[in-house]
Amino acid sequence: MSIQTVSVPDIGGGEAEIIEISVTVGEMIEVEQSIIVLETDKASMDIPSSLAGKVTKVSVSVGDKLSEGDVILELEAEGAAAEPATQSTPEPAAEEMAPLIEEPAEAASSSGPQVIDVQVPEGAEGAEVIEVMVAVGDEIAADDSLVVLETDKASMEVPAPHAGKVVSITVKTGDKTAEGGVILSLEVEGLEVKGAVADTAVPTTSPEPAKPAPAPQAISEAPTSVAKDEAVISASQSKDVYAGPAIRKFAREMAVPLTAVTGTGDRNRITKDDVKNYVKEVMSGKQPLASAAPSAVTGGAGIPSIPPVDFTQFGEIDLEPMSKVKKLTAQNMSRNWLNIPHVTQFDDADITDLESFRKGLKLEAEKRGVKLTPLPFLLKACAAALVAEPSFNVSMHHDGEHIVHKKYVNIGIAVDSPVGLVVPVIRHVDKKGLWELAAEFMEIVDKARNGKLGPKDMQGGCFTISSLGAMGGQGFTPIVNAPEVAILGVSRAEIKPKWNGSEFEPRNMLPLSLSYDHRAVNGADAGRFFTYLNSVIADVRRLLL
Ligand code: CAO
Repeated sequence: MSIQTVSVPDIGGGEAEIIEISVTVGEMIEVEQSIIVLETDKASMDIPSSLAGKVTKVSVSVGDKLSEGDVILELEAEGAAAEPATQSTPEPAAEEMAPLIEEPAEAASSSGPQVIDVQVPEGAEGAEVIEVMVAVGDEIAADDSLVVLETDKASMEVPAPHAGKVVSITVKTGDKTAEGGVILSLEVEGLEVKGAVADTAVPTTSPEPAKPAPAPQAISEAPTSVAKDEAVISASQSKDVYAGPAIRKFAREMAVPLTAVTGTGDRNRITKDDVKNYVKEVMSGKQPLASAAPSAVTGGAGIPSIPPVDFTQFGEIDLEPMSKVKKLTAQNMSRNWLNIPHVTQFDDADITDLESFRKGLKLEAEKRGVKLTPLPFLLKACAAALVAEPSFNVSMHHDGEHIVHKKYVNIGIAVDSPVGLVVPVIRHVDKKGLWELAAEFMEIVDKARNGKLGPKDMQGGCFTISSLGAMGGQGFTPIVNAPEVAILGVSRAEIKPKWNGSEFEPRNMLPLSLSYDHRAVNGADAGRFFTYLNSVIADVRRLLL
């Protein structure tokens, strides 16, 4: 056994950053086993070991910048003759892809706008186009990524050789490239021509024909060779996310854990816009910041996205932009549904006495200028239940290790407004009388329906009531409004026959459904809460006790 070193092979010049160390001290490794992943802004490279043996020292850390010849690790080489430490055999280079460029002969010496063809880089033949990152009409800067190509070993972004405007795109996702095939045409300003280098363009295997190749002339820098398959791996192989090197770098700069980002690109590939959207959602509070490992609170379900459908193939359609509220509701509902393990319990509350009491108050309500629906009674009953069963007046702490107990009783009410579903909150419901609650309820419903609610009106809720009673239905499963842990769904009351011990009696029964977060509330607590709630609804005199 002898101690030998494994160093960075020829990586095509320049430096690359370590984004992953794949081995640890003491580990037995094989020849060709990946030991680190290096990344430039254009390619990820899996650096394989040239020796087999037991790792005795790892000389590098994540974030280090390495160039050819830098020592990565030392190992006790298996079966090696005792000799001084040697540098490992360099692996094939992984070089940045530079596209070939063609230009019409007549434009060769012009300094005005010219249209140039950007070709598939040398050596990238047979790669698949997995993402086209620009569109016709886009103004792009030099080095902007144009397309992502992928072989079974490599994922590579092809950068723009020059700033300009995209005038046509020859390839599309799924195409197989041929060396020299045209990727797109770019209108550029003031180029200087340095002499012919590129071969005649070879069309891709796209069903769409490639542009006929004009007399080719290379412009600006001579192209370098393409990344070698052996040394460059798909970014998706280094982590369980599908994203190219530039996106990974961008995500690291933004401190975004890619595992938390939903990819909307081809085959769920993560695009730059996906990362930006994630940042926007975190900044606006719509999405909790995920750590690299899913936290106890956020779950971290990797749900595949629903593929887009072209509905026009089935008939005529209208496309209506969603209101801001509707978009927010959609995000909140998905987030709550995915993160919260829901349980829903159902029961009918007997509101026969409550309804005759309410009807008896109608005249007085009119005098006071308020409309007395069952809802203010339900607010009062829910507040009493939250006080009696404080296990419901809680939230999960964001660390996933604490429960927050609230010493106030604020209740939200789901209101169907012209712009979508909003949930204004009535504060300190336990401390307010029925008339005060009825007046405040009318006021916030009015504000909600007229778009007058401010952010503060919708914050600080402990519990929500969602009533579809005026509309109908026998029951539904409401979605918990996080960070609250429970919500009461109210359906349409109906006269039902109830057995009173000696005969069936017509009773006015109100169907209720109670959904709760089973991480914070257990079934026994829910049973007690629901029973207590029903008892005060059935006999509102109990609210005085
Ligand atoms: N059963 C039978 N009748 C009911 C009832 C019930 N559960 N709830 C209300 N009613 C009656 C009211 O008493 C009223 O009749 P009267 O005028 O004869 O008294 C009538 O229905 C209309 O009530 P309303 O709609 O004016 O008031 P409300 O207090 O019932 O509801 C509000 C107000 C804002 C909660 C409701 O309009 C609303 O927007 N609900 C939508 C909630 C929603 O979309 N939730 C999301 C569902 S999925 O989570």
